[in-house]
Amino acid sequence: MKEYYPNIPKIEYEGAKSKNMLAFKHYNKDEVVLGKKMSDHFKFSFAYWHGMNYDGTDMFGVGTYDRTYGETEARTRAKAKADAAFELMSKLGFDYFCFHDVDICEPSPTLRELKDNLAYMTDYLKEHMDRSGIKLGWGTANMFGAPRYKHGAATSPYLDAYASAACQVKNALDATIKLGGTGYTFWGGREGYETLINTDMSFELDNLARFYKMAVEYGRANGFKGTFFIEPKPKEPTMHQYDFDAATAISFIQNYDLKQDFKLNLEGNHASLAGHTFEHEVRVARINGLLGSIDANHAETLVGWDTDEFPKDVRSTALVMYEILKSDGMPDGVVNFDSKLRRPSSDELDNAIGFIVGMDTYALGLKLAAKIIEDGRIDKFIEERYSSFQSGLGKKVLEDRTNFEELEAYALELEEQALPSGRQEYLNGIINELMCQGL
Ligand code: XUL
Ligand code: CO
Repeated sequence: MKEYYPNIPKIEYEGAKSKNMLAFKHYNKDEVVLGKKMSDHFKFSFAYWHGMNYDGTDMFGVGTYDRTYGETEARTRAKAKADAAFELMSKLGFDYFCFHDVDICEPSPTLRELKDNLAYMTDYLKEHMDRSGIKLGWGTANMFGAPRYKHGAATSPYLDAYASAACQVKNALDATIKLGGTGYTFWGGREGYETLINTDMSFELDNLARFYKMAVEYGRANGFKGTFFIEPKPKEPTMHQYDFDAATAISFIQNYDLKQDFKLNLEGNHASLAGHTFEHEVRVARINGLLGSIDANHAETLVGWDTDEFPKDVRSTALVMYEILKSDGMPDGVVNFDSKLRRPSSDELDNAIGFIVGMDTYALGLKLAAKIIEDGRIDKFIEERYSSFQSGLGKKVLEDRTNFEELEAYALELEEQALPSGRQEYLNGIINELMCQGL
């Protein structure tokens, strides 16, 4: 088979002292952290769309790198792209990948063409998967790119768009099932509104829930045993998206009784767009038992849009990994690199280096999170902070054995409240201390 990346060798772990830009310095698949191999902690997944399709195009300019894979005929190009994808994933040591229906096949203007092309390319990917052992994390349908979705897909006011979206999800589910995916993601890129003055929000939300229920019904009837994920994002491309953030998506899941089948797929840059940290979003999902999967990218927070950058900030990945460790992992989820190159990063090595540095950043984050947990000072501080609820009247609150009368009587007797410092300066210092002791 043709080699697409002759200048990229199989990427090996060389340790923290290595100066080789084509080597892992921290991600060591077999290294055990808190009783589990790194590869089991992460289930790193390669996002086919940015990894193979993104050519550097942005709102102000055309592409800056070639993603034609040396082919001009559409189907041949789609197959060449798949060959290149599996070569790159194998060289980078990925065990999982994720895709949208349109990512893997040739451009398909009609739904009928898309259905046929997707089925063809699904079989083609299956051969690669069987040969390489690389598995599917989740599948999804792109219901935001085509003009038919200009008013939304499952929240469109128009039946034609709604039915088209159902057709795409049905076929994308078929592909996901055939390829053994453990998840199916809904990112509602156009499920929202541009302006309230032309929108029946209540109608759209009810219709979205009906759509999700039909997807579950179809998936379960056809052998999909995995988890459905909602991926929150507050805006972009639409002015307001209904899956605004984790809390909003959770209330939707609860209101429409979808908890049996749905969890969240959370993304770093989407968190920043919602005005949150990534760890905030993961915490909200964790404490509600709905942490499903993550899309590992980071924002350029000074820019107002989704740059989807490869993660590089160890403190942030540590705080995210801390949440994941506290949640006992994400059984059906992956750490998906929905991350992409910057437009000037046009050298063929840059894509591989982006993944390597991103995976290393997560490995460092995992090690730092494990140190924070093993060190115990932060967890102990939090435990002590709430200790007034462990005895006496505080305990009665937790056991639902008191009332406002008793709390008032207690409060009126207080001469002065016992309110120690929150100590966040000290706690931040602990993280720095653990980080600088070497990971
Ligand atoms: C877009 C985004 C998508 C989803 C899948 O912001 O994150 O790539 O992950 O549709
Ligand atoms: Co994403």
